[in-house]
Amino acid sequence: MSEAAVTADLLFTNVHLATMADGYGELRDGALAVKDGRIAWLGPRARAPRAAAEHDCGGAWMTPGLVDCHTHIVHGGNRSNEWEARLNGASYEDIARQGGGIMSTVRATRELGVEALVAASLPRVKALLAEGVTTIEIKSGYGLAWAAEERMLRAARAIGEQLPVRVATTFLGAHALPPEFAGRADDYVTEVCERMLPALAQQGLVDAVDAFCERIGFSNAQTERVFAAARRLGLPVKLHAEQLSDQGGAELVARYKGLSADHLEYLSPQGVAAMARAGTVAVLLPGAYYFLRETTPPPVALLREAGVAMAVATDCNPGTSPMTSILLAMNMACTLWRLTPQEALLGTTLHAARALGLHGEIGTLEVGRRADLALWDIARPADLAYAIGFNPCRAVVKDGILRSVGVWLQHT
Ligand code: DI6
Ligand code: FE
Repeated sequence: MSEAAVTADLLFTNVHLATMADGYGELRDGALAVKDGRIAWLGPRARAPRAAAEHDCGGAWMTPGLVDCHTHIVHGGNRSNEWEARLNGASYEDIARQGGGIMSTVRATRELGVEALVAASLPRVKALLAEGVTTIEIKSGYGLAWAAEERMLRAARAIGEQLPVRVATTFLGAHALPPEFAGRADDYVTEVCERMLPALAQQGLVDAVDAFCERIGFSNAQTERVFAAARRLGLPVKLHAEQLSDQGGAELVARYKGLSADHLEYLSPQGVAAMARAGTVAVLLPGAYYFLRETTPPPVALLREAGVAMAVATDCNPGTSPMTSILLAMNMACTLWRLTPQEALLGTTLHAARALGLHGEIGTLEVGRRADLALWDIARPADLAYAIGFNPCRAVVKDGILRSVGVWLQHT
């Protein structure tokens, strides 16, 4: 398209672009034009096309809207009481015996209808959006029964309708064994594969399928049954893999050409190689590592060497990562695991989009991509991972519509 032929809806000027299409893809003193909710043009200001309206960014930086590609943000209750009890000396086993842990969140979530789930989750989602997030993945997995899983996924979709955020849903029915199936894990997996997943997918509630492959979760063989069911329905898969031990989950999800393997603290060299061959993204979750005071880091150097794309996400959940800051997740990935600031930002833009199968749509500033953008008062892109507990986000643009962060947070 020649530049003269474009008459854009909105032109951003006086802005430095980090396109994230090739490293940071820095373009200083640039401009970016939006038409029909998509990026229509970007380049040097002097060659900008005509537009119906213009927005002077005052020398701010613009990145793609950030993508939090792994969250359990829809849930009832929280577990600060258990956390406090643990810090006062109670053991994890004590708490589990008293019905605590993940099952306390399952009980709290099962009690809530769709509207109440949305209301409980909105403050957490808004905290992310205030930091320039325009896409969130939301998992089910605290219902563990058909109707409760459906309510979680409907709440996730409703959040995408009520706030300026793109929501990708993931069915995580195989997250934990519900009490109704105690001692019958294989029967629960049958319920997940033959009843829950097909019905929820048929309602359009499932964009991807996940499982918790772990000694305290589901076995490799049970996980494979879930993947086979997803494949029959044409749904992409991802996996909580190698978080607490090496179960060969990364190799399994790679065999199913999975979008991502997530956590990965105990990932083996074979797992790295399998992910590299399959193009499966490594989703790194430093919040859970920090909160659990883990000491085995994921093999970042091996992943880098093998050319595995690394994403970074919050894992926002009440048990192991009560975290609603994507910028802090980026800082932790750098500080705890030695990602570079550029890798951290690629991890919440391009590679996070890949982990959701959305990289043709979002995650970079390129002509034709959705105009999901974030504007930052920073000196250079590394500032986004550098600061701790500081939010330099000035505004976000979702589908071409500009929103000042302070203003819309007060009014939604
Ligand atoms: N891994 C985790 O860290 C969370 N789920 C998972 O599969 C824990 C979820 C919780 O404790 O509520
Ligand atoms: Fe998780």
